Amino acid sequence: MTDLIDLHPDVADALNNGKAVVALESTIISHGMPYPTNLEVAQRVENIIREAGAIPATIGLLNGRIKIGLTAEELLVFAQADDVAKVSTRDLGLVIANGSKGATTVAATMIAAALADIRVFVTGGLGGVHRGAEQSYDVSADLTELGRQQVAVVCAGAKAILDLPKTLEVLETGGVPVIGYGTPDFPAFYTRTSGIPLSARVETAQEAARAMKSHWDLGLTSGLVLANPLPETDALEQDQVEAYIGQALAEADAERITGKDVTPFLLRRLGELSSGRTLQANIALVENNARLGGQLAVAFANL
Ligand code: PSU
Ligand code: MN
Repeated sequence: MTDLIDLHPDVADALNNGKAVVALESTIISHGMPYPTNLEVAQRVENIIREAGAIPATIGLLNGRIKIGLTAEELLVFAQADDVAKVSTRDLGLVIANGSKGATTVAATMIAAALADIRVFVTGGLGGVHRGAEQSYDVSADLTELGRQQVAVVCAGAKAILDLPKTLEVLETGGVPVIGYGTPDFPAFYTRTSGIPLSARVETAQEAARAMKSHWDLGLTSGLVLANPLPETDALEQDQVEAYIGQALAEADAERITGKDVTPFLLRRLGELSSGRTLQANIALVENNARLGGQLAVAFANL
C-alpha cells in the first residue's frame, strides 16, 4: 500500500483481522450539509455502522496524508473548516502534494478505499451525468471511478438533480452492475423510484455480497452499485422535488455556476427552497444506507 495513507488504529486492526470495514466520504460533510447538522450526521452514520458490526472509516485529506478513519477532532475539521477543498480524482495528488485540507468525493473516496482494500462504501447519492450534459459535458468522475475501482457503493441512487437515464447508460458502458435493494427500479434519492427499471435486484445483503465476490473473482475491475431507496416515511413528493430542482437549476444557470460548484450549489438551494425538507430526506437516506452498508460489509467479510 502507498505510504501516503494513515489508517486509524481501529481500521488497521479490522483490516488485519479480516473484519468488516465501511468507507465513508467527507465531501458530503464539508460541502453537502451545513454545520452542525453535518457533524451530527457524520457521527450518527459512524455509530449505525458500528451497531451493524462493522468499523467505519471516514476518508479525507489532511497535512499531505490520506486519512482513513478520522478522530473526533479530525471529523470536526471537515465539518467546520471553510478552507476544505472538494477533492475528486484529478485533485487528489495535488492536494496531497500541497498539504491542504481536502474532502473526498465518491470518486476520490473509492480510490482511497480500494488502496486500503476496503470494499464497501456508503454515501448518499452518486454523482452522474448532469441535465443538459449534451451542452455542458458535465459528467461526474464518480462514474469514471465506478468503472475502474473494485468497491461496492451503497447509495439511494444518483442525485435527483441529474439526468438519471443518461447516468445509468454511462454505468452500463463502464461495466458497473446497478443492483436494486428490494426494488426493481432505480431510486431517485429524495423519492423511492425514478420509474427506470434496473437489470438486477437483491433482497438481502448476503445476496449482494455474493454478487460482489463473483464479480471480482472473475477479475472484473469495476465497482458495483447497491441502490437502496430511502424509507417511505422520509420520501418527498416527486412533483414538488421537480419544482425545486427546476428553480435551483435555473438559478445555477443564471449565476453561471459551473464545474465542481454545481452539485454543492444545487443541494444547498434545494434545502433552502424546501425549508429543509430535502436536507431531512438526505439525512434519512444516508442513515438508511449506513445500516445496509454495515450489513453488506459484515456479509462480505463472512464469505
Ligand atoms: N451524496 C450526498 N451529498 C453530497 C454528495 C453525495 O448525499 O454532497 C457529493 C459526493 O461527494 C459526490 C459529489 O461524489 O457530491 C458529486 O459531485 P460532482 O457532481 O461535482 O462530481
Ligand atoms: Mn461535474
